[in-house]
Amino acid sequence: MFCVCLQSVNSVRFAVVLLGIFGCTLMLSSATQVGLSDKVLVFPFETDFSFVALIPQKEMALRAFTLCMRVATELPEERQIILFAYRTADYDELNVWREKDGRISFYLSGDGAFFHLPPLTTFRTSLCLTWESHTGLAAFWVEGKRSIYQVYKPGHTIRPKGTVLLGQDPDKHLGALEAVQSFVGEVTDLNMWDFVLSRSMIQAWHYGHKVPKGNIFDWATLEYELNGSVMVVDDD
Ligand SMILES: *[C@@H]1O[C@H](CO)[C@@H](O)[C@H](O)[C@H]1NC(C)=O
Ligand SMILES: [Ca+2]
Repeated sequence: MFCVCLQSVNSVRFAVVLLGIFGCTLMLSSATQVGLSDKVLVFPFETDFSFVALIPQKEMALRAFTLCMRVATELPEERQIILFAYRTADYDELNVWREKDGRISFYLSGDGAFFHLPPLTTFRTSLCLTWESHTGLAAFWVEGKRSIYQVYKPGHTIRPKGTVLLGQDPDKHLGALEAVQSFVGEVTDLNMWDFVLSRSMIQAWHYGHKVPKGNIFDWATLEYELNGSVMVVDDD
């Protein structure tokens, strides 16, 4: 058997596996796309198959991070919603949720940290999360305003070589997706840094001013793969 991998131009790459001699099967056609400047991801309805996989610019062995996104949803208040899922084979490394009781939470493999924040609505909320291993200081930032600090998992390191998904919570690596936890709504301007941004930087990002490009995810140059019914739409 011979395998040939072809890469096409135009920022969309197709991996095509051709098998010779004993037959011919088209095995994979997952396309990586690049860049979402002035675009919004629309997750139009509840599914257990729609998601966007984000490809990080560097390995996610993290002892600090800032994760920011603008998010809108009309899902009912009492419903769990996965907002960001980074999973390695055995652990939910960094999952951000809206809980059934309306709190916003995040989990670094194990029990979570829970915050009372203004509710997510049909209008965009600018939401950031910062965490730093040395002190364990963790906070959410809504519209540039910081929650209280909680001390969460000091000394912990997030493990590398996992997969980041928007839209679904995988209970195993890239599988066991549940519609009742899926995200329905819009996400845009997701950025992630491997350090804690200062208050002034987070506020600058909130107001759409120039900030240092996310060195893990930068919305403008983001590499991503769509699955299912997710739409990429002009941000009008
Ligand atoms: C990707 O979406 C398709 C439907 O478009 C679905 O059949 C498939 O199961 C999804 N993949 C995963 C890994 O859920
Ligand atoms: Ca789950």
